[in-house]
Order: sequence, then structure tokens, then C-alpha cells
Amino acid sequence: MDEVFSITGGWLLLDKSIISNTELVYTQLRCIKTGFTKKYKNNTTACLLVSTTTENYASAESACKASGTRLYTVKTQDKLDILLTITRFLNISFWIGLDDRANEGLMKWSDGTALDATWGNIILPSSNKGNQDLEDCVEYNPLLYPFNDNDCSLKNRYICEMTTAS
Ligand SMILES: [Ca+2]
Ligand SMILES: [Ca+2]
Repeated sequence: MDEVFSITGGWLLLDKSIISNTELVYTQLRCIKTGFTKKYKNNTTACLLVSTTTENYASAESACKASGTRLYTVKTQDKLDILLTITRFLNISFWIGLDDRANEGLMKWSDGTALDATWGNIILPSSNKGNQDLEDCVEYNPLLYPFNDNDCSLKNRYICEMTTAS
């Protein structure tokens, strides 16, 4: 069954002819990195590493980048559901790839795109936003569900996702 594969940024792709379509490539990626596990929800596939150690946000970001990945972007309900399957029995917080370090109040994903306002109101309700320079990094938080901005210097576990852009 293993036929023509290509290596892109350390990731094994099923078919390099579809590299131009980011979403399609994302669903076709094989999850082969050590420590990463493949998760599905509907048509969404994610290849994720759930850290076993805690780091501040910048160190967590660096750790993901060091393996050619990025902090998890939770842009859809399916990706949120995938995260919840990982975290639901763990009463602890995880850094995800969302922060407003560069511009206060303007949340950006770890892929550089802006947080959609409508989705932002769902996943990061105003009551969970400090909206101040002390709280610039977003965590999954079982108490301030699902996400909360917090002090980037705090140490949390974190979730990396494999990407095609490494
Ligand atoms: Ca902030
Ligand atoms: Ca907060």
C-alpha cells in the first residue's frame, strides 16, 4: 500500500501533486513523527504531539518549531473536538498556538493568520480575556473553558501539530 511518497519539511506526504492545496495536503499527511498521534473528526485529521513537560509559551513554541511543527491551531469545531478528546480526562491546561503578543487585542494563530471574530467569541469569550499586556498567550483551560488568555511566562503543557510549512 505504500506507494509514491515524498518528503516535505520532514513530513511524509501521500501525494506531492496536491501540495498546492494546503487543506487537502493536511488531510493527506501521514503521522510518522515519533511521539505524534493521529486524530480524526469528520473530514479533519490532525497529527499531534501532547507534551509531557511544562514550558512557558515561547519555549513551547520553540519546542514545536524544533521538530518542524507549530503550536496547535484550533480554527474549527472539528479541531476543537479533537483537542477535547485529548484533554477531557486531564484537569490541566495546555498552550495552543494563539497569542496577541505582537498587538494587544489582536489574536493571531501560530500560522500567522488572525483569529476570526465570530469564532473568537465562541472559543475565547470576553470573560476569559484579560485584554491586557499581562495576558497575551492562549491556553486550553478546563476551568475557563475552553480557552483563556494568560501570562505567557506561566508554564503549561502544550500541543504541537504537524504542518506542511516547516
Ligand atoms: Ca493580551
Ligand atoms: Ca485571561
